Amino acid sequence: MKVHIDLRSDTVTKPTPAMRKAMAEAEVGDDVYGEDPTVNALQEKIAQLLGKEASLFVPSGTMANQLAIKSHTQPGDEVIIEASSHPFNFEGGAGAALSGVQFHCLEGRRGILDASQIEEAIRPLDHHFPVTRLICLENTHNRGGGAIYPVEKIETISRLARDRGLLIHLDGARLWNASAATRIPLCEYAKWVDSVSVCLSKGLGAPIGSLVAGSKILIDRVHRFRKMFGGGMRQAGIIAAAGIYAIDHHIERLKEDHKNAKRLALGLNEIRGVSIHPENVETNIILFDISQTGMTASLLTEEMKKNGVLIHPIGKTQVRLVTHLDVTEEDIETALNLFKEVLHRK
Ligand code: TLP
Repeated sequence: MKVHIDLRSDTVTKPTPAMRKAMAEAEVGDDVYGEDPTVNALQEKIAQLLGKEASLFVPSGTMANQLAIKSHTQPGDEVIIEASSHPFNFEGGAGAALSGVQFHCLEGRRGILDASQIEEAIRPLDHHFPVTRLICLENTHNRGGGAIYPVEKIETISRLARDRGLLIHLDGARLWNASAATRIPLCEYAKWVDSVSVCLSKGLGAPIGSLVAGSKILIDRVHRFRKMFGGGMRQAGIIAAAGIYAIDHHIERLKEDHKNAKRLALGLNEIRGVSIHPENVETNIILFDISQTGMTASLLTEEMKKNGVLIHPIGKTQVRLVTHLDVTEEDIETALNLFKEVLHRK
């Protein structure tokens, strides 16, 4: 039987037949006129889930983050952010290009920052310095290996931000996974921040779409900039329907992805030369290192691909794997057997 297991990202999922049916049957209208009932329903649903006054549907997680940054800042402002975060590393330099902000990067532990680090990084009021305006957090943290931001840490950072007149944006592309793993409701994470972005196109398995949530005043600004960035969509109910379906049917099952990720990590831990911390696998992302096998991550990627397993090299000897809707328990066992075979063939 031909193997096809795609562990590169949870963005690779394809809409299920039931999701496609929901999309085909969606009522639509012109969303630039605010007349798409399905988009409006999705925006209300997300605002409610996150405990915010409003939310806006946008094409991607990148646009969601960048709209939030644009809406919170002025050119020349400084944004405190973790060094391996998504907005700093993987959004094409958009913070500088679109908002004219400067990032002040801090090294986190698996992507997680302490309030004390942030406090030290806040610039004093002096004409020499940029104005510190915004703090960006990421939950779960992608390059932190799907690490969950402890809600108490977010609370402490939030209290500091309020004291010092700073705003907080939370990149919650995978906030669903954090909430599914901890059973802490999404709104309990969101209540400590001024804006939060969530993605429908990752663990939830929708094909397209993200949302930014916050106060009505903020979302009105986000709306204006969405137009400016070219993100106004027309009969977007077709894709919003996939999002509504995903929220109604795919949140509960995220626990399966987490279980599969753990199983994969434990299995990899048994392979000689693989360096991994299975205890760090809290959600659906697995990071490991193969320097002790003498193989490079790109060679492993090539060899696994020949066997029908797609993986994501993120360094010379580091690999990222992500479990999702289209990866079964059986796929995990198949992938583990192939990893064993390929890593020990030399
Ligand atoms: N992440 C993608 C790649 O860009 C790396 C992935 O495969 O994980 N925030 C976070 C935390 C993300 O992980 C991503 C996508 C985004 C934002 C951006 O979302 P999109 O791809 O919809 O622009």
